[in-house]
Amino acid sequence: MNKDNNPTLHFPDSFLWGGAVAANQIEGAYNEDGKGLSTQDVSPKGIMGPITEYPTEENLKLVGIDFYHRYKEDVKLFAEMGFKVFRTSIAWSRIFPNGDDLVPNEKGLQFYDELFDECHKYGIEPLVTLSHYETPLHLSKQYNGWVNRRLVEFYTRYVTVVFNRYKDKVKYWLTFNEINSILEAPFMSGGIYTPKEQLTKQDLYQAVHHELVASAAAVKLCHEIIPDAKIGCMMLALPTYPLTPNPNDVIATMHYEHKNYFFGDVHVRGVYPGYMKRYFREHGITIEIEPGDEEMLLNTVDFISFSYYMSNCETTDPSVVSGPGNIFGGVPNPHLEASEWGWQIDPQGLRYVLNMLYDRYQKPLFIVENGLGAVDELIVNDAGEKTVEDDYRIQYLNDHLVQVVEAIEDGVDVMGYTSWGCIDLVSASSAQLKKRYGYIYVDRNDDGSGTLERYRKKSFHWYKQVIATNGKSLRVK
Ligand code: BGP
Repeated sequence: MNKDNNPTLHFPDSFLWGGAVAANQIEGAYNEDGKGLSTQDVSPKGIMGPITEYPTEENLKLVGIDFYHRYKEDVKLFAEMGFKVFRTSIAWSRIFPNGDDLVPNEKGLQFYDELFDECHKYGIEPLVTLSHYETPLHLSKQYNGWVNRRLVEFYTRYVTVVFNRYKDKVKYWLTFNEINSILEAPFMSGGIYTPKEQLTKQDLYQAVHHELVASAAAVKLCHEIIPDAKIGCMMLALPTYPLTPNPNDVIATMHYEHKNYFFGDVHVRGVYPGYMKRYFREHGITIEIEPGDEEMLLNTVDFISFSYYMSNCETTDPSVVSGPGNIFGGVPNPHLEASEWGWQIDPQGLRYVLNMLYDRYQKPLFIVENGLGAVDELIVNDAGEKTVEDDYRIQYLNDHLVQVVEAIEDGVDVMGYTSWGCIDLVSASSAQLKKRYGYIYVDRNDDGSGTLERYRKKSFHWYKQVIATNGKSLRVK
């Protein structure tokens, strides 16, 4: 296959190439310049792990990769790769340390001013997640997070402040990271302090309702304050296949998919779908809907963004057990290989999910997370440079991007692609540093050792070429 001039690969000229991170996984400086504690600061073991009373040193996120102090060097490296967009999040507790404060923290606001300016210096558009797995801890402890209606008010205040402050600097916004993940990770995703085992479905779905109303309010405010911006929802995409053609498996798959589609359906159509009303009826759930909520939900998103790492399977056969990587349910697919963390690798699943979402919604789609978490070995190459020969990562990303082109050829409107963890960071699910995703290696280890120096991996040069050729350097098998 032609290396540099592949005629079969057509990404639109406007395609937004870049990388993605989240504040809590990179910034560190967890208590500097007036920042309050967030749910992440007391979660040393990751998204599903136990929480601690206070931040403890074993929590690698407290230092992260020290992006708070080194962002200039990092943005320069992103620019060297040719990024057109950089997805990061604003740490809510940097702006409102307790979450229910009336006055924002100026130093927190200044940090993001400077970060966004630095991006623009290189022509990189910031794509900003308003809430990425880090509710201010006070809102979690005092209010039980999104179970409490007042979170809508606090979030609305926060987004109003940041929309006004960054209206000339940020034109792409996302309301909640992986909003559907609240169903599996209520503390991390929804700041819900009640332990998951004790949380009732009633409270869980009431929290979901509050997030959906808040998300719609953010859409409305964004359209009013920054009319030339685009704002989207963000979902964890987990395409699910029936394990067998047994109709029971097919219906079980439909139910599983509905659980996730529910979030997209409300964001795009502005109303609760019938299958969800049935679910509520049959599970004795009565959502308290306040006057004005239904009108608010009609503020629908401009685009849909999602993360994609893997697909899974569903079955009603009780003898089939879930695999280690399937923390969000489902069972492994016997036709697929898995990463070292048990996440099954399925590039075609990305084409499939792009088509399914586009068929359903006819809205532009943005892939804002995709990548391979792997153990990397830092070596010294023949030129005497420290680097990582991460051909496995290149292969993963190449194969997924080829499927993105397939979807574009299918007629899907894809706005862009920001691969996850463009610079190594602390993992969300396991809180490890050795689960690396980056094009840039960060010298920091799970025991907290390391210089925090940055090194370009082989994939750094590969991605730079992909962006420079607008995808034509990708290899089709
Ligand atoms: C998504 C989260 C990210 C990120 C990614 C990779 O669910 O939005 O924050 O971390 O998954 O997961 P992990 O870090 O667990 O490998």
